[in-house]
Amino acid sequence: MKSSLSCLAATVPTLTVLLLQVVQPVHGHYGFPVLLINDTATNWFEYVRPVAPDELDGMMFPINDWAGETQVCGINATHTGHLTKTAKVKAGSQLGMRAFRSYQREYEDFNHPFTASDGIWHMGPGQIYMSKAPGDIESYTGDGDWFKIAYIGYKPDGVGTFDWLTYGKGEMNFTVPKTTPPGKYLVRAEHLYVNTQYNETQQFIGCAQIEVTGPGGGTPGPFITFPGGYDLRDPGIMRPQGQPYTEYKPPGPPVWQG
Ligand SMILES: *[C@@H]1O[C@H](CO)[C@@H](O)[C@H](O)[C@H]1NC(C)=O
Ligand SMILES: *[C@@H]1O[C@H](CO)[C@@H](O)[C@H](O)[C@H]1NC(C)=O
Ligand SMILES: *[C@@H]1O[C@H](CO)[C@@H](O)[C@H](O)[C@H]1NC(C)=O
Ligand SMILES: *[C@@H]1O[C@H](CO)[C@@H](O)[C@H](O)[C@H]1NC(C)=O
Ligand SMILES: [Cu+2]
Repeated sequence: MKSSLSCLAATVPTLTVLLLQVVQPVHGHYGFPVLLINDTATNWFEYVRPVAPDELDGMMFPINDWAGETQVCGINATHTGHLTKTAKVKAGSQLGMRAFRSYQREYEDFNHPFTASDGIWHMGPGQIYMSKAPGDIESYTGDGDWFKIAYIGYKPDGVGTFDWLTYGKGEMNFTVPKTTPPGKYLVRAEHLYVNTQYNETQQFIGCAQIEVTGPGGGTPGPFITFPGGYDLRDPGIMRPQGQPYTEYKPPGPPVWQG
């Protein structure tokens, strides 16, 4: 499987993880099936759009597609909005998207509890985008405009390959900007396993459905569209060989502060 060796090499935080990966055909990949809201973890795909298994019956494997539907919210997740709920969120509150390791359905329980081998185990940045549904959120395919609300990058005082702020963390937390206009939104969590080779960077993606309440007043932007919003040669995706990590700049627009 593509990049499974580099995934293994990059994913050896504990012997347990390594053993799990050898015993089961599972790599250090992950997805974001769980939304944290009001400091509480919700259930798998309760507020996150379910993704379909890939051709190997695996769930939450990396997205290597930079131009197709799967880049928006994961495999088949532009169509699964009616299978999940929409979380009411006050603008200004903190949310999180929790990462679980990928698995193959025949080996593991769906909705398994968070364990040490779950979480984010690749080196790279996380970003969160939002896109307002023009009509009902359930049938919104995410083909509108997206603005970025969070970037979680490299430690400012980092020294090595592993000093990404998300590395080894269970989730990516972020704040819904205080002046976000009320309405229903897709929230797209993206984590990148950044590589220096062309088209070797991996994407891990999940989309939650939320309804923002609050006074609004802000004007979100600048925007990007998915799929296809990223250039595969963007230095945030194809990291220049030898570039110090501290100089890394992510792909996409700047963060909208609200
Ligand atoms: C994210 O927020 C939750 C509380 O909602 C907290 O328990 C957790 O430690 C935070 N995670 C990170 C990586 O900061
Ligand atoms: C994709 O989602 C639709 C709508 O929920 C569903 O009918 C279809 O079976 C799904 N496809 C796959 C491959 O899971
Ligand atoms: C990138 O690689 C994937 C396979 O991992 C392939 O499906 C896709 O077409 C490639 N994209 C480009 C633009 O080369
Ligand atoms: C989170 O808490 C707020 C009140 O602070 C409430 O309005 C909202 O319904 C809660 N959301 C969920 C999904 O529990
Ligand atoms: Cu991986």
